[in-house]
Amino acid sequence: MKATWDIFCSVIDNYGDIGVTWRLARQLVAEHGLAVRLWVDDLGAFVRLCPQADAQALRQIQQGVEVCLWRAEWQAVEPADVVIEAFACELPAAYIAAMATRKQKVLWLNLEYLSAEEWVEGCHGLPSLQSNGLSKFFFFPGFTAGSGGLLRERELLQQRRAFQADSSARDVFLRSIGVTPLSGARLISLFAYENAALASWLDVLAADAHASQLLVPEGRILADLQAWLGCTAMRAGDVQQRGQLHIQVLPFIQQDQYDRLLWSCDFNAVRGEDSFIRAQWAGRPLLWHIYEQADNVHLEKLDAFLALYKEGLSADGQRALVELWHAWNTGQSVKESWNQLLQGWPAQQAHAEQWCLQRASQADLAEALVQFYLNWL
Ligand code: TRH
Repeated sequence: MKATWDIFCSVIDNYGDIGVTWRLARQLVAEHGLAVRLWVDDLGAFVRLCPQADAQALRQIQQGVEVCLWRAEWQAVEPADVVIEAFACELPAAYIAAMATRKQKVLWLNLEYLSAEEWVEGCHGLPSLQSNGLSKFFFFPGFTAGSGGLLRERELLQQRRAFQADSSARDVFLRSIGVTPLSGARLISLFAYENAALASWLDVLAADAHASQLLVPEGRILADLQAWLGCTAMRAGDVQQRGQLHIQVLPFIQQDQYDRLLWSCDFNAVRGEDSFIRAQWAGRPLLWHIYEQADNVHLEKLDAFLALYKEGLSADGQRALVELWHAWNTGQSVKESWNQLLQGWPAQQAHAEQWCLQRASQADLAEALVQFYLNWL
């Protein structure tokens, strides 16, 4: 009998919560042969990532995953062998009660947000005894061997390498999303939150001797882009040129296509959690817009990641990287740090690939979860 897994996802905002859980659910089915139910409280967000899904269905099978609407009025179901509450979402009380009385024991996991902070290793896998006698285990994704690892599909890097080695595959893909690659231009993707630093980056790209082609999926950064361009209501497919900078707005595409977009670009600006990891698997230099938290807690997380990521770069390369990421995340001008980064470009490129290979030598998150369950049994 297949082990059964329930993953609970409460969509707070944006696409990270559903993006991570949908990716994990698919991987557990496809690579580990598990029976997975994904409980989502906002099917609208899910449909954005999986456009063929039904936004009204209480239950539906998508890519082998049973996707269930998590309604406020909970209808009793038999709990699964493994229960994942993603990002500390609160499980229905009746479901927790059913977990406690289930004949076979249930592994209860809280899948935490990604962080590179040192304390993560010490907390990863720790149990916390609940009032009903069940233990809940904290599962931390992360970048180091003592963490739960990162989501990475088994064939991902092979597919990425084959794609990047084949320039016609790249052209075909780009054309399929309405992009005509400009010969010789630096190709950049931009996925970010509202960002006061954007104008300085666009200024420097427009004034550069080298042409850039900037691809911007529809989303929260558009208002800043429009303000810089001096135009309104930009939509997918719209194109603008300023100096050496060619800008195109893209539709929001499916996760697999978004991977191909990242693989196609020379540089990727990403945000949040999932796109940030996907850009690392692309093996190309990147810029992270971290999700903002109260009291600037996010800046500590940013520095914790930078401390790991910058290792192996020259002192100049490290400085350019750190200054660029700091400026981008604090709304300061990126002009100087971007130019510095360009000066050491080949080293940044080699470093991005090297970082990717190092992370890929660790067990991926889905594999680590399955192993955790087997050890617990
Ligand atoms: O949408 P996000 O900002 O999500 C954030 C973070 O997860 C953050 O940690 C969390 O606290 C907050 O949500 C609530 O960024 P993220 O994590 O990159 O998720 C975006 C998802 O959308 C990711 O799975 C990639 C996907 N995507 C597409 O499928 N198509 C696209 O065109 C684009 C731009 C993204």
